[in-house]
Amino acid sequence: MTTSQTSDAGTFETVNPATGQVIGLFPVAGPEQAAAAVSRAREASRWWAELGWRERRNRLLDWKAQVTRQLDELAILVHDETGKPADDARLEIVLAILHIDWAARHAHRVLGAHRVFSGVAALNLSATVEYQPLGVIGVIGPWNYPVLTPMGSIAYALAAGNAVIFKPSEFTPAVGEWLVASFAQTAGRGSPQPVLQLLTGDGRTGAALTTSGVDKVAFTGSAATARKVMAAAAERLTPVIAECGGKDALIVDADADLNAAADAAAWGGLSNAGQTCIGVERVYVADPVYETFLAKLTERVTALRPGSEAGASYGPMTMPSQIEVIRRHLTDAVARGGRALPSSLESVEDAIDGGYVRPVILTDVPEDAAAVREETFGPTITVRRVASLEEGIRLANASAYGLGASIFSGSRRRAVAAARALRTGAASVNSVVSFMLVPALPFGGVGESGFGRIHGADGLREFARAKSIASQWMKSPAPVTTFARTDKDVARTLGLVRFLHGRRRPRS
Ligand code: TXE
Repeated sequence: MTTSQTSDAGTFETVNPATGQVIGLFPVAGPEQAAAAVSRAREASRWWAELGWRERRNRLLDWKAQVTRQLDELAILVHDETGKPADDARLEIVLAILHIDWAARHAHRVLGAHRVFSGVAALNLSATVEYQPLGVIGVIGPWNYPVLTPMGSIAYALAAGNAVIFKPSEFTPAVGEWLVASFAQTAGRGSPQPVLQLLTGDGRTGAALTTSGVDKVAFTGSAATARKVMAAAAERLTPVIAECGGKDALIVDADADLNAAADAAAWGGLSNAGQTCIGVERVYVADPVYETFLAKLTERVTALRPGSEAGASYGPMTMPSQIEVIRRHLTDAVARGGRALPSSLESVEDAIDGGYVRPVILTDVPEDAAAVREETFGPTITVRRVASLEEGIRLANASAYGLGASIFSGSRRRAVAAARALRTGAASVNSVVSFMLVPALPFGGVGESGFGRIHGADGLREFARAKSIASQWMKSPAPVTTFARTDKDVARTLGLVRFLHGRRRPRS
């Protein structure tokens, strides 16, 4: 069974990964379609930018209201295309709604013109900075959170005044189509200007969009594909944001609330079948509480049931090829002395059931095994005993990835210090993935997890260019940027600089 197939006719089908039912047929757009979309978007971006902050805000809020009213309809589509439980789809959409709202309401404050102090040596100048839209943004989306993840770029790029061309994953084009149609109906208000366009297809379409003349590419997917996107974008010096995968760690301190930590590890690691870039993949537990924590986690994990029926804990693997990655990681871990829990699992194959993977906890796995080093993106987690919180931090940081992390500790001060010491873009303290619940917090990675930030004020600035304006409101008392300057003008300027900057600071 495949969930996405390309036909000779330049079209592809999406298929429900739980039932095998065909959901829709979509065109595979190539370079010509990508170029045509960019040329339409150019004009639309000018129209959209000229609407101004207030009008764009109102239109985006109208879109948000429509998505909220039709949340159930969209959730069913997400459920059908990804296989995730409908309530998980609903919660994903709720987060996307919060982002449209935040971006719409804060764009003017963050990006609008504001004065900055011009400095004592330039008091004759009034200085302002403002953030102007880049123009046309290409958003290349993934399938695991087909609403939330691309919305982290789409809503912020639109709020900043750009037009957007959205290439959803080939596994979730119907969700992409729904979002684009709903934007046109509400924010577009019947205007023929295609401010948000859809471009469907697979990697070839993503590649065509990357080199089509867009002003920035916002990519979410694997680090391997991010490298291809960057290489292709380099041809036109097109800037790129790369939101790639992760290998997030959860660290349990000796005085942590073990019930809360076990809940968080189970949910963070196994919800959405582990197909979450900020999913928990590694757990490091302080020695004194290791056995108790492991028992609590095993109890919770044993109760989980993958399936497509209502009440299932999580659904099938959305992308069938992921099962091979999971099989390889499990087989390698067990071959290298790892133990798989729950103990009812007699072999790796017991964990794999058609398109579903049962939850697996791996213990005693060496740190250089694939299950610890590479992104598994499945419902499996490794658990390892560590001597202290500090050792947990050291092992967590010994990863090429650096997206998110969680720390559970009885001391919030210790936990926050640990959060700072982790080489990741974000961290949750005594909670898991909680930084995702705050739209004002920027989101993005380090190393193989990518670069650039979506969400929050940084996310708005990613889709804008800073424009600096210095405006002279009175003549300089000592003009130096003129051939008419006198020795006295230069001396006066140097005197001021020596007075302001040349004195020794008293030792404090
Ligand atoms: O990713 P790809 P896939 C990780 C996860 C998963 C692995 C592969 O580990 O197992 O990546 O997933 C488009 N130029 N994540 O195959 O290939 C493609 O059409 C431009 C983590 O889905 O990176 C899709 O829209 N675009 C991640 C998007 O890139 C190209 C979410 C992602 O596809 C392209 C998803 C090209 N040459 C997977 N080739 C996360 N950060 O959450 C493909 N694409």
